[in-house]
Amino acid sequence: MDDLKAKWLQLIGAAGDESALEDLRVQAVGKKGEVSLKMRELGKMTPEERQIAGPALNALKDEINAALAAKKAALGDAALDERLRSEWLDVTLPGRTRRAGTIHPVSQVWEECTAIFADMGFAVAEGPQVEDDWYNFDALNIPSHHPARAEMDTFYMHRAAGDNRPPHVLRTHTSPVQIRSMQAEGAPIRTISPGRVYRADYDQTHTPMFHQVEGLAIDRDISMANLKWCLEEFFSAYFGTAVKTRFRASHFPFTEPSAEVDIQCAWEGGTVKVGEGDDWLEVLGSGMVHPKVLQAGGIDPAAWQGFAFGMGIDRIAMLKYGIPDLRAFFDSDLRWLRHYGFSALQVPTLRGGV
Ligand code: 2NM
Repeated sequence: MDDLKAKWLQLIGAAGDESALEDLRVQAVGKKGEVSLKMRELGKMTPEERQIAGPALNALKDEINAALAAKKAALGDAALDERLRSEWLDVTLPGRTRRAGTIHPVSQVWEECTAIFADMGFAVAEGPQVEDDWYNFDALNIPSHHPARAEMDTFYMHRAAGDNRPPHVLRTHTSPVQIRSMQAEGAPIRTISPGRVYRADYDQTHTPMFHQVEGLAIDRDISMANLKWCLEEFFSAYFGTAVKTRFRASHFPFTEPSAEVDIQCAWEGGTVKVGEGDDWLEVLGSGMVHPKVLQAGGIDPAAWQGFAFGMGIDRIAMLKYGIPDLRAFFDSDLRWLRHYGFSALQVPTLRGGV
């Protein structure tokens, strides 16, 4: 009896975890455990022997059960101590901040222009940046040997040797999108096309990729007067102050008559203020869409007429937000982006503010 007791108490004391302890319980005092089997042998004993062995076995069983309970409590305490030691958390530490990115001024102004023209009833259309030369040139009344093709500094796509089809080009303006819109929807139509355009030109004021928004309004009796109202409405909304415009006669192959448009401004200490003073700043080209261009768009020029215009998004972004250097737009300099960028929550509004 003493050997049994010593053996089980030693094993219980050495158990490493609760499942080892449970195994020991089954082996010692479970139905077929060692102590239980000994109890079954009581039946074969004489009454005298049983009177001694019975209480002794019961006492042994009680002692083993008590040792199991004590060990179980000790293991539970140790497990809790270990969790308390390893799982603590200092809720007073400062949080780890993660810097949010910013909206690029070009994206911001793109959205501002879109919001203002959409409010005036213009739909927004986008199209391919790699264009057929027909859409980029011919449809816009710029035939193959027209000097305007050479002047455009066009990027031409590669053609395999022996492939004599005219090469595709990186679009030099977003007008091809407007030809596609005319073909798809016919007249009447009011649409703007913001997008990336490409010209092989790089200096202080030119980058080989830049952004344009062009506008188009075709109906039965649209005139230059409607164009002037529309642009003054746009610039006043965009700059958040009444802006006068000045039209100067010009020439584009795709419009007749054509006009360059200046906005009213004042020069103050080397910076320009739009909507004040009596200086002028050129910001836009425009005109009445040429009959041949309407025809290319599938619209009958005897029945319909309208205006079109094009301006540089990058340029009007510089003007509104006082950004001095165009080339910095595309440097991806994080300090520049944080300085000139917009919060994702600064949603463009219809009246100039941000
Ligand atoms: C400009 C100047 C004048 C223009 C023309 C068209 C089209 F496709 F409808 F004919 N869209 N934009 C246009 C007219 C663009 O950019 C300086």
